[in-house]
Amino acid sequence: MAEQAASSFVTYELQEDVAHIGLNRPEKRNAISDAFIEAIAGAVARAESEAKAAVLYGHGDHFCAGLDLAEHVRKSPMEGVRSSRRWHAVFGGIEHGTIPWISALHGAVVGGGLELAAATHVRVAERSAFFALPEGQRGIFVGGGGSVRVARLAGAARMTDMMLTGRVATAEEAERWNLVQYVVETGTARAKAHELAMITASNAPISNYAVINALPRIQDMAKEDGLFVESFIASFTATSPEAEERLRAFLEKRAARVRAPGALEGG
Ligand code: 1HE
Repeated sequence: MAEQAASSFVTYELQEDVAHIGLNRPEKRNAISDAFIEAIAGAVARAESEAKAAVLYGHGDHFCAGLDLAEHVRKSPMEGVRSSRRWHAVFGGIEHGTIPWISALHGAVVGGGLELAAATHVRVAERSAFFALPEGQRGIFVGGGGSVRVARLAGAARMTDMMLTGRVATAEEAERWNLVQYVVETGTARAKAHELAMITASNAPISNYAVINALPRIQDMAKEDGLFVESFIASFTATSPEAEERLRAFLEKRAARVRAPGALEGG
């Protein structure tokens, strides 16, 4: 059977200012092979160049079944290292790029699929979604950044439990564990992710950049170092031309107020 062309592993469409990137290997539950990771890299680069935010979702019944185990089983130790480092580079391009990424999760969010979701900035899960790290059962370890990102989201204790026992979390549990930020009805995650992406796309790009790049780095700093860096970023963003116009708009009552959930604007 012919190899699937790398470009067909993902679908790409631009909706308004939001790039929608669909993992597109449903017959293998969107398991990620070497060619697939390159297709994701290409889509990330394209989104960075033309979109203000991006939505990542899976075609078929699942978000992503993680690493392509059939391909991995044939790798030498050094090939395994190179492939893991490539995942790190591509997922790092999502996490530390210039635009916010929202993932829309349904079905299996498993192994490397959870690692990929953890590299996005906001995660929306459908009630059907389930989360697992079956690496222990497969005799392997996480290699797509999970020991750093999933452990920082859920905590090392949760991740250790998931990896040692193969525990499968529901969407509600994943929300309690801080793996996802929104739980929505089945069939609606992509629409919710788009709605959130549109909101982020209307922010000042420099603020988005600061949020997605500074927050995770400051988390890794000592307290005083974090406060020091925060002041510089705060001053840099607040003195940008975009900020000046947005602050003026608020003072001149041209900008939306912050309202309690459910309250009407202007009320
Ligand atoms: C795969 C993969 C895969 C499915 N690599 N081929 N990930 C896992 O350990 C998860 C393994 N997958 C599953 O547990 C299940 O497939 C699912 C829960 C995701 C979906 O179940 P289901 O019943 O809908 O599908 P299925 O019948 O199990 O799979 C359909 C096909 O996809 C089948 O191939 P076919 O040729 O027999 O049709 C499966 O073999 C194939 N398939 N998942 C390869 N992962 C950077 S390090 C990251 C480390 C990890 O990610 S470890 C976790 C790996």
